[in-house]
Amino acid sequence: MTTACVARRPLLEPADALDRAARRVLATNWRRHATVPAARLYPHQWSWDSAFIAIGLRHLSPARAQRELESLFGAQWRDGRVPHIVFEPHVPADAYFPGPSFWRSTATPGAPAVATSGIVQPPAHALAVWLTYRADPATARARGFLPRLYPRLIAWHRYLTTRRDLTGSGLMSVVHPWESGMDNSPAWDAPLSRVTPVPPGEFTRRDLDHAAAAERPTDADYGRYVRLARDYRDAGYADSLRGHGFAVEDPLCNALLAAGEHALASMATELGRDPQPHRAAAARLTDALTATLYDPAAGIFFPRDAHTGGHIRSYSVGGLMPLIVPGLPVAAELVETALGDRFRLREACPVPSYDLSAGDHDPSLYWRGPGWVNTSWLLWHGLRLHGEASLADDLRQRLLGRVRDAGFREYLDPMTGTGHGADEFSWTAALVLDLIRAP
Ligand code: 2M8
Repeated sequence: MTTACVARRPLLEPADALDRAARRVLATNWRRHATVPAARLYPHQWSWDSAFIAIGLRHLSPARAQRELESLFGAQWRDGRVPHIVFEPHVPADAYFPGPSFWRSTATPGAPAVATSGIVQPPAHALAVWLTYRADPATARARGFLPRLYPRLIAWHRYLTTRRDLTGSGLMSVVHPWESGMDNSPAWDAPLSRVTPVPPGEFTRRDLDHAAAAERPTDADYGRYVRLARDYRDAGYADSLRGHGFAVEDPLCNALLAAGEHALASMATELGRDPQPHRAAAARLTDALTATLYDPAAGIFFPRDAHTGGHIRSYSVGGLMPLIVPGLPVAAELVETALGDRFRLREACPVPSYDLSAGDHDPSLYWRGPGWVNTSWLLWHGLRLHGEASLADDLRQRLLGRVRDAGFREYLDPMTGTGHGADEFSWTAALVLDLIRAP
């Protein structure tokens, strides 16, 4: 199938220059036991970044991919939460805001000795652990990888499905836009508008030292991010619907949880344990996700505001992400939506983070329009899972072409391919390595 925006190119061989360049990015961004997302803008370990990075690293060094995930789970809290940032002790305290002195994790009961944030990120980890294991079971067995990670993943999912089920719907809530991974998505505008921003004079942003303001969240958004994080910290990181100024049931996170339970079932079988509880959890999550967040008339999943109980009718790529769930009953409808005017799957690449047809779509502003390689990789994975091999391969080839042209950028204009945000961005490089090697 030809595409309107990028001509089909021959498949890249592993020895290709793009492959070598991707390896270089991951080598440069490796720090002792984990990979930073980008050397200057994000100089610590990030949670879901490490999951995507491991998915690529497993092809280069299975042991290093395993360490990437082990080091993240080494910073797991006693209540099971996996923090969204694990701070690099050697990086200057003011290199990133908010840093360790803001989160005060080491003064919080149940937090690990290493400094971390107190919020979480989308649970892509069970999927990443399983794919990493599968890349080299012998090395994984010799290192005791699964026996170490499996109980930690169970504790992680238990935290999300119990303490983060704030409405009793069976779905987890994110309690901060940073937890969604799609920080300034237009989907969060309405619930966030109820949060009073901390005045800009009370904190110093560091992101603008390394990225253009026009491509980053606004100061008002940051003021609200700081307010929510500060309130959570001051409440001892306790979870209750009343305690959270922002609480949203997000399709992306819940889809990753459901897909993760399928991965846990495979791990259980491998370890000689009973996979049934994981299959049952996956079925419960899939039912709750579909019953609560799917809108049949719109053909997409919408987030639900846990405070109002209403859908947030914003067409974000997160609403397509349940395609990664095996056996999803509305997979064909999601593919139709992806092919339609809002996402233009056959032309736009990477897949736009937000509705191309919306008046406030901005192709260069972070999670308000640009395409990202991680969500595109997830969609590719979902297309393959649901028998859409030709659409998947077409997307794969165009993604590789885009990165070859723009470099390993953080996000790209989905129609022109112009790169934006950080350069030498780790998950872009890692997922390119995976896409190149896709069977
Ligand atoms: C972005 O988020 C961080 C806060 O967590 C930031 O803007 O400083 C997001 O794109 C997030 O999804 C990503 O994990 C993180 C690091 O790449 O950067």
